[in-house]
Amino acid sequence: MSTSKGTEYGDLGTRFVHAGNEPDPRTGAVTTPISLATTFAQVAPGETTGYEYSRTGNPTRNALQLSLAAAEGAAHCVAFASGCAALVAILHSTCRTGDKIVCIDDVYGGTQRYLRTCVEPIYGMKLEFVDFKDMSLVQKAVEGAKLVWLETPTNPNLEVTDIAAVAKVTNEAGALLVVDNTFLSPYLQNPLELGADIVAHSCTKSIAGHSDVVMGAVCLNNEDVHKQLLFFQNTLGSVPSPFDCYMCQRGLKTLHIRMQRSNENASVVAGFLEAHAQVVRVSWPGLASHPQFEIASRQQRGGGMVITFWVKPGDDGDKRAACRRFLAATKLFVCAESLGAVESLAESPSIMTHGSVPKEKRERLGIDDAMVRLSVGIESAQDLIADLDQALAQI
Ligand code: P1T
Repeated sequence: MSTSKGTEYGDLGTRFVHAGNEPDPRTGAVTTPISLATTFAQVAPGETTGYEYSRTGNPTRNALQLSLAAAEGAAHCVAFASGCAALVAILHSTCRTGDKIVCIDDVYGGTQRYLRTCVEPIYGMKLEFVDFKDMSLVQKAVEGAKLVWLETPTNPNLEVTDIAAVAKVTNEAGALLVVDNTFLSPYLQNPLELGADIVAHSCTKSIAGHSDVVMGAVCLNNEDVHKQLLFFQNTLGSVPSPFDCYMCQRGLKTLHIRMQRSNENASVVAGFLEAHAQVVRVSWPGLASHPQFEIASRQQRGGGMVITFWVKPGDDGDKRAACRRFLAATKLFVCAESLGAVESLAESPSIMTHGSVPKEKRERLGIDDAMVRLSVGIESAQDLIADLDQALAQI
């Protein structure tokens, strides 16, 4: 249960394979055993081996937490049953009634739903959604804030925010900066190195990477918040199962290889879409045409696997119908929510992932019915392009 930033293992790929994966001292097993026991024998009442009850601590979960902490170069990681559960635990661990939370306005639909429908009306915290493209608005908003929640690139517009610049004003205001790093994974971006206090992940996406695990994680160096997170992990009970922890640790071991391929594929796909007559606009942080390309080039090690684009409606001008025709026509790109896995996915944010965002807010953010979000997998880039080409022809 020691803590480790993982740097002793070397580069990221080496850390992903080795950190938290010591051979089992009892049997020599080279992969972490799945420890299913819910309770652990005590040497004498109150005298434990380090484990007492599996919600409180589990050997497979602890091994994964060490791996994920090392992946983000953090001292600590606390794993949760989902990315949403990680969000809840972060807010419980850092904020109280009356505290002010500042959140980027273009944010995952589930995050804004929890903040808008629970955090403000039920828990009585003050909430301010801000356009982080305007740093003067951010600077003003963080005054008196307790927590700042940033997603970069954002879901679904893929807007990029300068993490170091936000960390500076957040720090000066005495608030904590959380960066949701789900869209890039620890392979392409490490927010703690850029001054963030807390990194949140939906491990459901690229970290586990195979569309078969729902999980969340929080990586950080702050000792006090770490203690609070462990308290709420145990008290709220939103823990991932040992099997899922094993699967997630297994996924992490190939994260660098998968992300290299997805990122390369995304670069080819984004270029293809940008040149296509049936496409109005493409947002991908690796494209020179992206409005924050310069910031992305500085703080990211690739554009990522998600591409957002807007289809040109057919002669009837019906955006939703055009988007539906496109999504019905793809054969390799599966019409489904989520992202970051080996297989490519396509979705309509306005109907699917961001359907819970109020309509007027969606419109303000450009999440209209012509928007399509792709998650580019590790298949052959040529096959992916051929699939998109034939589907675009059917709009
Ligand atoms: O699904 P869950 O593991 O609870 O993670 C929530 C979450 C948190 N943060 C970001 C940036 C996310 O994208 C998500 C989940 N997003 C999707 C399911 C999606 O398709 O966008």
